[in-house]
Amino acid sequence: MKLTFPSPPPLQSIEFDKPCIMGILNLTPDSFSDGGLFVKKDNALIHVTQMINDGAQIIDVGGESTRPGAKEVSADEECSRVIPVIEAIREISNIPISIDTSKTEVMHQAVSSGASMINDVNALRADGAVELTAKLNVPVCIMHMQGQPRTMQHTPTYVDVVKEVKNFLKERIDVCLKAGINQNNIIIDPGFGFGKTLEHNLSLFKHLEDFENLGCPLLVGVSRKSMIGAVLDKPSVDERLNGSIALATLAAWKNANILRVHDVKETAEALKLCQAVKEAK
Ligand code: 7PJ
Repeated sequence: MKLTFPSPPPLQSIEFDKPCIMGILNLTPDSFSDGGLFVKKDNALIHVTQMINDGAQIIDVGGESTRPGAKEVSADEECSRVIPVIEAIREISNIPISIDTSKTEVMHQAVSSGASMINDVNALRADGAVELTAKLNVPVCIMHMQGQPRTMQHTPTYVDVVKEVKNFLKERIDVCLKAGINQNNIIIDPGFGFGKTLEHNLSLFKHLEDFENLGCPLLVGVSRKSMIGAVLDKPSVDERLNGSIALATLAAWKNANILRVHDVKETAEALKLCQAVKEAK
């Protein structure tokens, strides 16, 4: 499996012979895990440069907080946060940029400004999002979420979480294919922490290999998330580095293709070791 990014020229591609790192750039003033530290453009560029040097192969730019209970922002507000930064990254690097948004308008503007991939926690369920993605012909990550960010952690309910998440992703893959999205452009994600209890998250993680037969690259985002805080009793996100690395390593061992992380350098070292063991005789 391989991902091809049409923009910017020259064509960029990522082979999935080993897992790759997507570095997170949060541009929300209320983002929980870096406290809005990277709101200013210059800081954002310094952080991106560091992540690239540390081994990130994709930069995921987001201007809308999806933390439980976060309030919604308008498309204009979201664009004003992400577009100038996407343009600025493009001036210094041709690294694939992913736009983390659920809004069709933001997807459109971001890709027009140099983003090369769409990352949608809402799995392209907004009006026009599937059609737009087909037209733009860029890779897209579709993620499972039960409910909506504001209320999703109130009462997550499943009979069989693995089966239900898998069925949802299967249905969304079908919708994407019917709308003309290229099969090679679809990435799937079980959506850790999105409408899931600790038990649900752990069960999904344990059965990560079950998602392989959907035939799409698998993205895993667990970096600094509350499941780590719950198991390790670390209420503060800046105490979750060790836990994040442990889960990233396990995900890589279980054949995840893309790891969405805050701590690129530490993750890259863990992945190198994981890969060395995998390749041993
Ligand atoms: C995810 C994401 C995730 C994908 C966020 C956070 C919350 N996109 N965007 N998967 N999480 N594809 O980083 O804690 O798990 S925002």
